[in-house]
Amino acid sequence: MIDERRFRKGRVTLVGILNLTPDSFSDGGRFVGAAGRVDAAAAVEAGRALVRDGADVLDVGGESTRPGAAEVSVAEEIRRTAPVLEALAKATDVPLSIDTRKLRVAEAAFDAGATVLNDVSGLRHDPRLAALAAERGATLILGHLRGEPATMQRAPRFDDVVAEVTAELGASVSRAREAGVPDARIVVDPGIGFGKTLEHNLALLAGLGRIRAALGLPVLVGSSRKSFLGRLAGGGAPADRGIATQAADAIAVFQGADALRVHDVAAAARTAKVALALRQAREAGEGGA
Ligand code: HH2
Repeated sequence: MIDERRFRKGRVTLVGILNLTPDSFSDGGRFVGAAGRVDAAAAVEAGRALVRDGADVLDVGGESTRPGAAEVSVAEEIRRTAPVLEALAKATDVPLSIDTRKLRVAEAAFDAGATVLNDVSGLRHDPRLAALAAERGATLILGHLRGEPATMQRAPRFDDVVAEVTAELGASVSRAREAGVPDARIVVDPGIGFGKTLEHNLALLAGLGRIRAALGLPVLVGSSRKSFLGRLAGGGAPADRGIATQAADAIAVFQGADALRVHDVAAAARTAKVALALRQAREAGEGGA
C-alpha cells in the first residue's frame, strides 16, 4: 500500500525505473535475452538494489515509450511485467508501479501486486484506466502526452507550453476525479520528452512551480538520461548523461517537484536532499509557501 509519506509534499519521492524491455532508450535489454525471455531473478535483484539505494517506489515497464518505439502486444507486455511484479511483491516492501497505457496490462499488474498506475498518456490512450484505478484503490500518475509515442516527436507545437500542458493535465485530472480517484491518489507529470522540443522541456522544468500551484497536486518529473540533456551537455550514450540528469533534477526539485522518476536512485537521493533543503530555505526566506 502507498503510505502517507509517498508522493506527499515536503519531501521528494524517488521512483526507480525497472524496464523489462529489449529496446528502452537507456536500459533496454538488461533483463531480456535474445529470445525475448525475461530474466525475472535478475530483474528482482536490480529492483532490490534500487530499494537499497533509496527508491520509494519501483516503476516496472514492459513497453518502451521512446520516440518511434515499436508497439508491443498486450500479451507480451503482461508476459514481461506480471511475473516480475509478483516476485518483487514478495521480495520488497516498497509500492510497485506499472508503467502502461493498457487496461489489461494494468489489471494483470494489480493482480500481481502493483498499487500504482503510471499512465504516460494521462488517460488519453484508454480512459477506462481511471475506473480501474478507482476500483483497485491505486495511486494514479497522469502524464502529459499528445498523440502516440510513435509519432509524438514529429513537429510538436505549443504557443505557451506551460499553460497548455497545465490545462491538458487538468483535463486528465478531471477524468480521474469523475471516475472516483481521490486527490490523495493523483500525481501529475508534465511529460518531459513526450512530444516536446528541447525548448519545451526547458520551459516546463522552469515553470514547474506554476504547474504545481495551478493543479494543487504532487508533481512527478522524469528527465532521467533523456536526449534533450545530451543535446545540452553532451555525453553520447544515455548512461553518460548522469551529471546532466542531476542538474536537471536538482532544478526540478528546487522548482517544486515532489517526485523524480530516475535510473540512478543513489545519485538522485543525494541531489534531492540538497535541492529540497535549498527549496525549503527559499520558502522560509519568503515567510513559508
Ligand atoms: N518517461 C519514460 C517512461 N515512463 N513515466 C512518467 N510518469 N514520466 C516520464 O517522464 C516517463 C515515464 C521514458 O523513459 P524510460 O522508461 O527510461 O525509457 P523507455 O520509454 O524507452 O522504456
